[in-house]
Amino acid sequence: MATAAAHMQTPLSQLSPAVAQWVDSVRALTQPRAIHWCDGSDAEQRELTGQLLRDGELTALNPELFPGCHLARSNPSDVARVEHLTYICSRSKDDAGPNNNWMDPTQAHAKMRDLFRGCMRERTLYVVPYCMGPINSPLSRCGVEITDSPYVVLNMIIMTRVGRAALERIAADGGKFVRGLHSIGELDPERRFIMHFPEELSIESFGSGYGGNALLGKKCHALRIASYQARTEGWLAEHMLIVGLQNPKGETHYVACAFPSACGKTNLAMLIPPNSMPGWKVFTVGDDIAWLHPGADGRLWAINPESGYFGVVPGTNPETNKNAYDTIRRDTLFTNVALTADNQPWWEGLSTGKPVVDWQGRPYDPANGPAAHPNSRFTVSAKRNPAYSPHSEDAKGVPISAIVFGGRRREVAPLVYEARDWKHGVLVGASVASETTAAAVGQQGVVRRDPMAMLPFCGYNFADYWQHWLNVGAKLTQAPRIYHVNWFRRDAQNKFLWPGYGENLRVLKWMLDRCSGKAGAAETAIGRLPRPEDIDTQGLKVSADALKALLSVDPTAWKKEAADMRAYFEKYGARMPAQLLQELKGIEGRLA
Ligand code: OXD
Ligand code: MN
Repeated sequence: MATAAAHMQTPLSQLSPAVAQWVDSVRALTQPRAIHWCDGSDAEQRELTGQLLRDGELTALNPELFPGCHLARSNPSDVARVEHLTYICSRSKDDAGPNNNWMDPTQAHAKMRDLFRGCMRERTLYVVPYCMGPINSPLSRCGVEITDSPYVVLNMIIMTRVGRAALERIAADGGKFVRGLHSIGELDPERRFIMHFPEELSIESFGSGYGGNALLGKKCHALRIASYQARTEGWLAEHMLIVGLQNPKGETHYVACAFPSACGKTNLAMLIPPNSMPGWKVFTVGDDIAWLHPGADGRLWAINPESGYFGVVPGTNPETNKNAYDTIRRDTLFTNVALTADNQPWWEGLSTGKPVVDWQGRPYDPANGPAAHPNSRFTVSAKRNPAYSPHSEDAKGVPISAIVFGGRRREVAPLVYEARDWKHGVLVGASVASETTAAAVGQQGVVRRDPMAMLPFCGYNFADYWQHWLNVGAKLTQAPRIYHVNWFRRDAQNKFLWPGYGENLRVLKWMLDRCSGKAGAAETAIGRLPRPEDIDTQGLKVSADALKALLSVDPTAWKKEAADMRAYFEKYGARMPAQLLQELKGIEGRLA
């Protein structure tokens, strides 16, 4: 019966005329030798994996210790996002803003057409229909990625909800979907562009197979295009994890945190409470992206548009992130890690095992640098996470009690502070600064402004985006409180002052206690800071001096910081929201 019913189902290619027409036009341009419509099934995953194994593009890992796990090695010139080759192609340059590279859409389409012409001649064209967010949620949005990379398809099947249901949703929506066209081309860095056309809800990506450049549901759709779409529809698409914190009384509050790439979002989303905080439980809703919608009740509700994690591997171990460590022991796709003699994946930060083959497949030689690439990644289903929240699938999302911004800064920013209100909180988010990491090509460890951790991901002018944040806040009668954290402060000897990881729960607890009026704070020029006695320090191994340093505001450093913020905002000229400049003036006044 089931088989007969399956035979009677409409073929995927006939479900949405809008998708079928687009696929036809791409077929004419790229000239593939075959077309494959993806249904996201286990059988399809097995088949694609088998094919990549036969072609030598995947290596099976030790089947006893890492069942169902594989390793992919990318081209050594294609290991991270390429921000300098990523463009927002809005009709007006000012709409893209000083925060984006811009190209005229007509010129960009012409350039990309030349690259895509005939590029799939010896290849199969895969049509990947996907839904970002729970399939039955009104907050979710759909897209279709066309790609010539089976590795990309495998990743998309893990990271998004791929298949028939997405196409049915697109058809029911009258054919509205985000169009993402991708080809790995020749993986030539000279012929590599990641173009976004927010006004057309479309993406064109050529010449890279790396996650953020190639899995178009993730950064390209769920952040750059969705941030634009969210502005027109009255919501926010953010580079945030979503975590549920259950206190010993059994009450759960959800917190959304925006930190730049490779600054610990996955670790915080999967945090394990320290032994000295019995009764606390932590549940992961998402580790990278949150779509935030004002609800009819005046609260802010969040869904995670993704269904998997594309996480940074190095540093993952049972002490730093036991949940991630356990998650990636089966059915995981590793990219650019090293191998041990018995074919286990290996990376820097593991205290066991020894690398014998490096991420490029060469015999390991420390003279060549790290064994695993610093931006090596795991792709794995979110459902494998022992802390996976069952509310991740809730169609209405989860209500957010607090929003946290943060950066990686060895100095200036204290461990935590609270914004006075939403408007001040938007300024706090807009002035986030952080040291650059290996997640993007370029120099590492340089402090740059990374507002709301969205510098590489906002699909339009930041000034308009901050105004949109202010507008969304004005609609909320029960707005989340807004915080800033910095887990990365160092002392004069360059040692971290704060232990981080599980201990970060103490800081989150202070925030939740603030939300319920239970915790104290001291007013400072930059916002409200806990006094040392406001933080639960039972069982914490941090000296009183270190805690004092972590919870202090240096007026000289902050005057410099405020001047730097002002100089940064000046780049946005007349579009800069007056309310934010007013907030900044308030801080300058209090520091004077
Ligand atoms: C990511 C990133 O891959 O932010 O999540 O680069
Ligand atoms: Mn990210």
